[in-house]
Amino acid sequence: EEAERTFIAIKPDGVQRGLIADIIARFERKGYKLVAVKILVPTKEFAGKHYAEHEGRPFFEGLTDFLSSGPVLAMVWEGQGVVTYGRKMIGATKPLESAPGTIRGDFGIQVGRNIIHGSDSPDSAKKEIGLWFTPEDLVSYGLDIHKWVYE
Ligand code: DAT
Ligand code: MG
Repeated sequence: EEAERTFIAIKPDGVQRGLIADIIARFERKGYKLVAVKILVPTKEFAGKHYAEHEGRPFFEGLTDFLSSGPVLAMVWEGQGVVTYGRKMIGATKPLESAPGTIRGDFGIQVGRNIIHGSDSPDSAKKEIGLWFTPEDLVSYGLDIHKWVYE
């Protein structure tokens, strides 16, 4: 059976605010495994591909301008339940509706500066991982701590 993976990206606001280490630490301490990571400034066209499902919405221009405005930290995380639980760790789309203890709840205020992206389903995860990474970018390795995380 295939390992479950999700695509997580720290948006330009999260990078500029120095939240990279905190966010990576949350996923790492949960027990998830980092299998790919890179930092890049996406083009506006690429940002539009990433957010293609929102094309035509009033916030689409602002959203794709913002995502392409500076460095983004793109990652693939692996582990049981990582798509759904990753979204729980991220919190609701609007930071003021995100629970305290979530990434958006702890660090954000406005929806257009909500720090982080996470795939919303296994299907979107596959699509987004394929858009941001090549198969060779995904590193396959064992973690000895997994016997203390999984039974
Ligand atoms: P999420 O990022 O939680 O998956 P989404 O897919 O509905 O949320 O929207 C993608 C991004 O678009 C979201 O992180 C911030 C922006 N966005 C969503 N709804 C918005 C709105 N009503 N006004 C401004 N920006 C919005
Ligand atoms: Mg979404």
